[in-house]
Amino acid sequence: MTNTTNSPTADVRNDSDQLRFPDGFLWGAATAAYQIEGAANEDGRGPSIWDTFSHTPGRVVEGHTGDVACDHYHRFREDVRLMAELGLKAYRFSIAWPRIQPTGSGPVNQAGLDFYQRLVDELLTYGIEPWVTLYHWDLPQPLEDAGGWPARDTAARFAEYARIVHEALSDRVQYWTTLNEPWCSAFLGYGSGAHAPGRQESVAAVRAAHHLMLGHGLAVQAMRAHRPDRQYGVTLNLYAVSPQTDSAGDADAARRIDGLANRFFLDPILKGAYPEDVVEDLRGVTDFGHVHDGDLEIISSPLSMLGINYYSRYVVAAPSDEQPAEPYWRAPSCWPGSEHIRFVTRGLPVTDMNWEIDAPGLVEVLQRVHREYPPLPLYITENGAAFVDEVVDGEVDDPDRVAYLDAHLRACHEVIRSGVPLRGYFAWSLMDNFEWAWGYTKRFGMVYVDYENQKRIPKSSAKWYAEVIRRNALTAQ
Ligand code: IFM
Repeated sequence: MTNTTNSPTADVRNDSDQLRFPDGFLWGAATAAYQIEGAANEDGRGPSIWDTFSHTPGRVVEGHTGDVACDHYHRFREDVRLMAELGLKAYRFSIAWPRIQPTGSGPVNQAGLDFYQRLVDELLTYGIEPWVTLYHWDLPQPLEDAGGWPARDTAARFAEYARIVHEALSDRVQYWTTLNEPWCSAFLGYGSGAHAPGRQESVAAVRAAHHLMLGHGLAVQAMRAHRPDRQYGVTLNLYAVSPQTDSAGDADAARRIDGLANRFFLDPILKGAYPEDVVEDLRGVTDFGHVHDGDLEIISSPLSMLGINYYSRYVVAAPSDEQPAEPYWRAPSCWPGSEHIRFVTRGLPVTDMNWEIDAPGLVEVLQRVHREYPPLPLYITENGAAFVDEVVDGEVDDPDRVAYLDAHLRACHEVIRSGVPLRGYFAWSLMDNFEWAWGYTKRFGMVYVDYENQKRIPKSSAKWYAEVIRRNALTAQ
């Protein structure tokens, strides 16, 4: 690993009424290209798998698409001004591959690159650190037509695209994330089919996971060779995973789900090997013949940081005796080889996604990564919640979101005090946006977007977050 991880605890002062964060803690908010940009057919942008998917009837709630989204492509200056008003120190956004290479390979579409040049310049004008994610799920459709992520060549295409963007922006962009949540791209895109491209093929999902990680490694190598002085990482969506009971069956269920959700990505990327137990769980799905000699060395190329997206905990159990005779796990699943595991709820308060709110799970995840993997600066690259928001007299009061963010930031503070090198936090999301298969029906933003007129209204959570950033501290309880 290239970066050392000096203890951040020295900076954390606990005044009687404040939980202070280390000086220089990177406070940010995150978005993704397809979720906010719109302008789907402008300036030479090609189609992505999400254009195809969202335009396929029945795939996205109410037939919503990202054609217009938050119209950020045209309103980015207004949006950056808003970020500055909130006092954000950093902004994490993704680059739309089909704007840069409309067919996924070959010539560069200069107009697409220019958009991101303008965005980066605008951010820097306000002193906001740009944090680039190269791939947040919008694979150019022609690459899917050629096989998509299950095809090995897609990894090479991704590295080529990364090199193009990096050459254009790395003079001004320090922080580079290759992939956002490869678990979702692989297992929702090719396993359950809930996400684009909507394929339901277990073998393809496992292959996709491997080629996503291979593309990540190749991209890191190419970018680091060009600019060793920049920060490179990947963002994984990690879960706390617990067994429902102390039974051996439930313990095995937890091992399996932790294996597929967390270790299947953490281990190759940070330790250079697939977890043996998960490979064994997947024996009935694939023989891993798609893994070539040398791949794992590439996949485990040294990183400067790790991005973690945290939302909730999975509580799991062994199959129950009452399970149907014709196993429901024959249905397409995002848990290949472990389709029989039951996900149970504990009756905790949930967000509008029906995800249980579990801030202690964030402590567990961060401490676990720090304890079990090589030391690396960590960043929360996403954390946040969807709730039903209403505009009343031109204002949006969202106390549930404030409570969610507050609880999770307390968790962050706790892990920093325990010695974990957590260096920054990005709230998901800056503004309401296209929530994938849920379309615009779920609102994750700290800024409300009125999709009728594209008006932005900072919610009370945005004002609360601005105050946390300004004080670099939470109020002690
Ligand atoms: O909106 C998504 C984001 O694109 C990836 N991480 C989870 C968020 C909420 O579902």
